[in-house]
Amino acid sequence: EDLEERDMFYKGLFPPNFAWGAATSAYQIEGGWNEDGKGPSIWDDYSHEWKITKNQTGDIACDSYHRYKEDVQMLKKLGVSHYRFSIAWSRIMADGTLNSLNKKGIDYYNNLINELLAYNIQPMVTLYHWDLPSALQKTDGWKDPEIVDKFAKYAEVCFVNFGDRVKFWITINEPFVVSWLGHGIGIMAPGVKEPAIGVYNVTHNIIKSHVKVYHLYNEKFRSRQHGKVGITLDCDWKEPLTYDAMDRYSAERSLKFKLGWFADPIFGQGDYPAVMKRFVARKSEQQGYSNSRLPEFTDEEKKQNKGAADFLGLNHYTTNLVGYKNRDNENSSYEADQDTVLSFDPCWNKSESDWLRVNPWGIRKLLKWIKNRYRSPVIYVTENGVSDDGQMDDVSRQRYYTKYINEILKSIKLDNVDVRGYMAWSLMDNFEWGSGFTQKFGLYHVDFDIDSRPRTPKASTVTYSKIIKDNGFH
Ligand code: GBH
Repeated sequence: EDLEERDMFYKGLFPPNFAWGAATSAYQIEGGWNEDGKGPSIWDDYSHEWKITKNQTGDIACDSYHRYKEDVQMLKKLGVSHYRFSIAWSRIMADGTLNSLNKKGIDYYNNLINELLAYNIQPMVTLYHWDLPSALQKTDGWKDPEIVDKFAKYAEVCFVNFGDRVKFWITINEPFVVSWLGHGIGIMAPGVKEPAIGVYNVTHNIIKSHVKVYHLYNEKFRSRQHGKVGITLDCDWKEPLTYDAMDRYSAERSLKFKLGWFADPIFGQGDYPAVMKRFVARKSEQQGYSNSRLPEFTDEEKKQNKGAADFLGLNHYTTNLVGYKNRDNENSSYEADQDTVLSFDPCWNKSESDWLRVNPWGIRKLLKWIKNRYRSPVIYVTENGVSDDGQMDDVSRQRYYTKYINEILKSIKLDNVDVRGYMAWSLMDNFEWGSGFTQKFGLYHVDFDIDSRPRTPKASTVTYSKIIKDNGFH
């Protein structure tokens, strides 16, 4: 396809009942970190060890623990049909187990859900957006295979208490971040640095946890609650650096290592991508390991994995250029296993985040790739957005949303991709993990210097509301 068609604006409408929403996560907005019986999470611990820019923490954040009614009013003004938020595990089970069930924490989410429904906004609930109860980290958290049963017990508490009203469940947000950033290079909580082995074991346990919860829902809740259970994966588009075959294979391999690592077991054939098995096995052997560092699923597990989701949640922000690079001589790691090197096209506009450059057509290519590889799964874009330094007239965000949403419309209309909804990241400025409050993703501005955390609409709220109201672009 030529450049002109690719860059053209597409006029048209989204399917009726397309889900329009905005997204947040518990640690990034709630605050109330030790209130009403909430136990600490690994993000409380991590920020209290002053590992965040300017020593910031999420202790108060947007104070949504006390101000959720304001959040619902903001959603109402935007005109969204859905709100994606997450539950803080340690707010409803202080030590992560049934021994510490916390009624006040459960009340909080009941109140939020009821408030949303009163305004006809459907909750889309993430069970795990990175804030593991600290008590579970003491027994190795996601590295311990017993996490699978613990996560299922927690999920069951959520289904029992909220499932009469919540019809969209996302088990885990961006497991890649938990595995690679949390347990590989350790730049996110819990800050573990095991880039060669731990990282693969964590993913193994995460996939099993998701799969167990999917089957639990089927067996005990689906017939009464009639909801959908999915998982949210993050992936950038991977564009070959050049048309050289080695670069093209590398870009494809990079997608399989990043998205396929999780998506192949669940949405594909029940197992890790073949190329990943081959590469990790070969490197492991060279490095003198007696087994591949990539764990194996049993045949029974593969059967359980396959098809264990009602939809794929996709978080997408940016594109990388991918080139081939032999990395046999590096220390063994998930990154060196891939024999790739990533970069940006200098033409792509920058944002406030080093990892995020603007390239709207990347999302269309990625959606098409997903459609082809996984036989047209149901997809919800569960996050998409851009950072700036916080101006009210957020021109770059207005452009970003308009262009990326237009590319998604092309995916639906021209490529027949089954995208059912779009959640903007984020409803409001919030705690941006390692970067604290320095990078702003919000449709609403939040003043973190004032106790009442006042929220003010930015110009992008007008842009996004209009797209929602028109259900596309006239
Ligand atoms: C999403 O991740 C998260 O789900 C959401 O909570 C977050 O607020 C949002 O993005 C915006 O960042 O520390 O510089 O090495 C998107 C994928 C993976 C992108 C982690 C940033 C860390 C880059 N993110 N990555 S860095």
